[in-house]
Amino acid sequence: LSLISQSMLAQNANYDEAKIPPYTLPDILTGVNKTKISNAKQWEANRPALLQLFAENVYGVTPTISTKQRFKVLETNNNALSGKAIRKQILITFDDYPQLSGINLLIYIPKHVKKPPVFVGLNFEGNQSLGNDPAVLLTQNWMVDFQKNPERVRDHRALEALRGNAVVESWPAEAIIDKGFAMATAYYGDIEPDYAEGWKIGLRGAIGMADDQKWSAMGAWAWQLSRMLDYLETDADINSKKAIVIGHSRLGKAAFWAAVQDQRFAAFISNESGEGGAALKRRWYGETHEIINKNFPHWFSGKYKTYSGNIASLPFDQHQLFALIAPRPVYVSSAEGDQWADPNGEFLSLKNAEPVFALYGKKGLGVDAQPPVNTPVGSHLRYHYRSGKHDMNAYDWEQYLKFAAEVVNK
Ligand code: GTR
Repeated sequence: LSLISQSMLAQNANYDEAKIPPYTLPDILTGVNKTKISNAKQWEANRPALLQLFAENVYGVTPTISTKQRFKVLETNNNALSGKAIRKQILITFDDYPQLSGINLLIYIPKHVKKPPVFVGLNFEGNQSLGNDPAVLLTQNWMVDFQKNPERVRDHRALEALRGNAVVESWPAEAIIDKGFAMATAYYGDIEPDYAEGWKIGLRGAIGMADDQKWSAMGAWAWQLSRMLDYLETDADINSKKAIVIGHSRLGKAAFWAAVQDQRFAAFISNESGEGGAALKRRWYGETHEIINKNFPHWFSGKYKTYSGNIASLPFDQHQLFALIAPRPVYVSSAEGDQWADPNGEFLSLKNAEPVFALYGKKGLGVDAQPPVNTPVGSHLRYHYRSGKHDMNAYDWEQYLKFAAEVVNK
């Protein structure tokens, strides 16, 4: 296809597998310096250059931000969730950036397990939105009005009624606790509000970035996840060596980038992260990079926008981003009602990362094509395609808890 017709295609979403123009993925076992990779050592020698390519072209290069961090215990309770859990609310602040409100971490730890592994992730509408625990602090930060319900969010601020009302059934605290895992979550707007100019009052503005095109909101949110892990490393009640970073949709994209950059995360779970996350960029299906950059100009770096109409010239694709997580375990999930995220493109992306996991002796998904709905496949690398809509729901968590028990905590 000519560049012009490619760019015309990419401005619209296609939902017909048969209409996807042929594409070739960059060879995952060829290094950035064009040499062949045949063992884990060579892969690791190549890893920093590949990571740098992703940073420069998509997510922005993470700046060095050196500031003293403080962890303040705002609240703790040893009888949370019907007495089954310890609840902690921790405020992380940065001495050099007092204009930032800080990260409000909500943590639940099961009482029946000593030093449990922990799920770490961001949430869309504040910690208070995830359950009906009245002691959870209401977020004061700017938020997208996802639900358009003036009783819950007014002037982009959460009201008391936005308690236990998450748009997505994202964090089933009791189910997580019952299986012997801890969870730690924070509102993504704590570090940067999610709108085009949000960077000015968020982390990027605070550190003095003159424009928003070099780094990205995705980069800032990934940075937030690493700061949450910094705290968890200091908490003796948690096994921070077994921290599973997880995210849904845009927060799945952020979690992906966090897992790649920060090897302290022991595993990664992508819940319908789609374009800019799990999905292959070269497939013309669902959301494209043209569409995402137009709708969310702040999510990725300026350089990413220059590939409009010419995505094939991008020197990598998302299968290589999965490879950057190797040998750590990865779970990818898609939903039938979420064709926008390109479910098959998410599957194929993880599938095409297998050769790098194999360098470490890690098995692949065990299937060649996307499995039918509600049929999880694989072990160390896992995938499911469930029925239902774009969401992170009870079915997803049931699988993630199994994965965490069988693979991460074995
Ligand atoms: C959509 C966006 C997706 C996904 C989603 C979400 O509007 O196009 O890439 O991130 O938002 O975060 O729910």
